[in-house]
Amino acid sequence: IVEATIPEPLREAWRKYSAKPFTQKSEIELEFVRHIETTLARSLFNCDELAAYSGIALAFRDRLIIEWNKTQQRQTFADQKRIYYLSLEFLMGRALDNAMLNVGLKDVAKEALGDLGFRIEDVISQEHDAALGNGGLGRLAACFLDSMATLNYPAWGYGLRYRYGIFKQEIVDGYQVEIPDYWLDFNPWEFPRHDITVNVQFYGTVNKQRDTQGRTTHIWQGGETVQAVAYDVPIPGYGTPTTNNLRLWSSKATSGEFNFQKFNAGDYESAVADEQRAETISAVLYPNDNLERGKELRLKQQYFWCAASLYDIVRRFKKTKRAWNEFPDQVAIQLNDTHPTLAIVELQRILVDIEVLEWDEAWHIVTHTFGYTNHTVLPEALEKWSVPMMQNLLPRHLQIIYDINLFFLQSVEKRFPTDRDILARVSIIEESHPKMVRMAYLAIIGSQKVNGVAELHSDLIKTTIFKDFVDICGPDKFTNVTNGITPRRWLHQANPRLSELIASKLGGYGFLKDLALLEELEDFINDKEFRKSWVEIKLMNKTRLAKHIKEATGYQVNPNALFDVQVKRIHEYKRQQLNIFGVIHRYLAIKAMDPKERAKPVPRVSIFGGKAAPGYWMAKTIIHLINKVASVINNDPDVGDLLKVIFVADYNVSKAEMICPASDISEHISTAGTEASGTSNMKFVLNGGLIIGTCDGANIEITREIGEQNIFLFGNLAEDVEELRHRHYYGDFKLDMHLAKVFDAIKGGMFGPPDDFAALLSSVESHSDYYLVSDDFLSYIETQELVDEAFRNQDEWTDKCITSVARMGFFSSDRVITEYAESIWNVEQLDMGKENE
Ligand code: F58
Repeated sequence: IVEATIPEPLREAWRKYSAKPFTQKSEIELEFVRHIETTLARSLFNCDELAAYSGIALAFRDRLIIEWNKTQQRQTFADQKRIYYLSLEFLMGRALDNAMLNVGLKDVAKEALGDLGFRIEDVISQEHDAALGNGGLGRLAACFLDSMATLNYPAWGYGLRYRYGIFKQEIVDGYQVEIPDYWLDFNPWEFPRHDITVNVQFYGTVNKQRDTQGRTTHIWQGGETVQAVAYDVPIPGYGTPTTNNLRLWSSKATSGEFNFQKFNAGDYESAVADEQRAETISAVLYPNDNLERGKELRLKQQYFWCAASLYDIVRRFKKTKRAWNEFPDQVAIQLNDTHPTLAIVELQRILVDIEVLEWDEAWHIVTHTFGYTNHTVLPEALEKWSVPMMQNLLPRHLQIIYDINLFFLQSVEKRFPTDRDILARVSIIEESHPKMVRMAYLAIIGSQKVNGVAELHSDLIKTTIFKDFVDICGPDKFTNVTNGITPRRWLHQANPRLSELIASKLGGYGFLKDLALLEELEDFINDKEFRKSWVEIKLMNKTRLAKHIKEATGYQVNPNALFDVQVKRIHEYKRQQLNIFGVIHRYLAIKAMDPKERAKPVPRVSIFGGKAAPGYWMAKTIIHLINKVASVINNDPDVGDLLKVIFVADYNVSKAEMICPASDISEHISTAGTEASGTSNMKFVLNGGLIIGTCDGANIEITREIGEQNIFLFGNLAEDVEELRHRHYYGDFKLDMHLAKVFDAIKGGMFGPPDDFAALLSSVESHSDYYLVSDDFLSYIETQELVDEAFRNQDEWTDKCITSVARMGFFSSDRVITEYAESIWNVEQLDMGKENE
């Protein structure tokens, strides 16, 4: 804003007083104490760990915001194309540790805190996770923000500022109980921008009018208006001053809406009710993972967020005074799944209804601006919205969708005049009762590129759910960008000791910015000292997890046992049931052994963690079974250390940071063809653990990179799944004999009332075993025996782990972002000049 600029002659004074980045311990201490004493009004007599966290967090966030400001200025001056990443979920986790590490000052902060009476680990653990996401999709968005900042891309994230993030999970009597996650009590990482607001309209009617040039225009009138308020979260890059922005929208009643008329007329309650109704929009994150339920409030959330974000993006573009046809040269918008698909319609509406562009010109702009990432082929997760609901909530948008569809179907009809069914198959509108808007089709038609998130998945979408669109739009529209993870959080932050060991061998931390450098680790595979440290670090990480398990569950586990981990959302397709059935099989085998034989098996700790969607009854049953099995096995004196079963409650990002480095083997055992990519598989291998998994998602590419001798693959292939399901459906199904024994034990009441688990067993036995648990069971338990064998030879095991880590470079989210930037967004990194060399 030009008028608010300080005149040149006075800027010197500003520059003199403007805060500088921390360079030494005393500066951190000064700011820490200042914040404790003034911002928080505490003193050295009442500074607990939470206050210490607040003090140090405020000290660092002050520095971040200065870099944030400079970054925004640099990006404005550079005037380049920007990336806008639209995601309903950003699963950020904790920010303090990340902020300290990114500016390279964690060690200094540690000393500073030490001087003032605190242990840095205790202070860091005071922070509440920012849990604005369900699982992989939300965490991917967070990793992408980290990489975009680190690589100096001008990029903004846009999301919703939920008052309640994903619920907290408690386990009571073996059952999941959900507790609301009110996380905003104290959040030093966000900056409210009460001056940046957008009014968003819902409901109402559309009227046609003729303008002065005789054109028909559409006026959307009436209905209700809700205000979006921006909250900005700085996203620091690693080892660069670039600090990008994540803008989260919060809903509130428009200023007129807290209705003074109603208020003055004595109708105070209804005035407050309006206010609360508006705030409801950004109140909660929907807790479903891979399931869409079609609730109106969810659609409201989506439009609210798309409308506010697009308004903001368009406003920024308009400041550059460019012609509209340059919009796609300045703006790349990536849709994280179909949740932001309404942004396509909204941009068309802005261009046609408000900026009065011709339909075709507008549509050309729209279709050169968006990219769409698909994350699932599961039919129940593909978004559809009922036409009557959309008609009511967004009447103008529905008209535009109909027009987009009409023009699209006309072009299809011209090109495929003999295919009689194709129009019904590819129509955005499904002719059901009620009619439904197929959001994925709309996203494909409105985007310039569509990508899957791992090779197999990208092939599957082309040959199954989007097959017709490949024929219509051509194969070039569809591409693959295999997922990745940020090595900053998932190695350096989560496993500082391993990161340090690697740095000591590779001559510094360069690998954190260029993960392919890890390959040099293979040169040290016979270095005795190195191997010794490697093994010690794994044991330390396991000991730390064992300590947490003891505190959280009361169970004592042996850190020398094989730690077998499956942590992720609980879902039938991810097959935690296969895992727990395997555990029961192992238990029965131990029980059946002659006591003298019992010294032989490799001791194992089976660790589970993950949340079930609150309404997903089968997933909750699986959690219940795991906990019941745990209480039987863990208290059986015949078993002792040979087998322990642990359910870690409330799995989240910060727990993942503790668990990933402590695993020997992790399980990625989805039915082939169902897990789009998976990203925790990458986190576990990068932390020196091996994988047991199916030929699914990114497991396949992990195998290609690390070598098949370093991974334990089992089970049927994706290409055989359809035929197997078909056979089951027509009665060709026989329960695996080993699984039958497991089922007998459950039915005999070994783990409590068998009725509790009847539905779970019958989903396998008598409901066609959709997820092929029985088909894969033998292969699974045999492969687990191979895991035992391999673990017995600790030297070879260590070889496998080191080799695997060395070959994980491909899975850095920096590689992923570079691919998106080059092949989809056509965006360049900002030139940081000398200061960043
Ligand atoms: C996940 N999807 C995929 N969806 O399941 C996983 O394979 C992939 O690695 C990851 O995306 C990143 O690409 C996922 O997490 C959700 O949580 C949605 C939340 C909103 C409702 C629909 C599911």
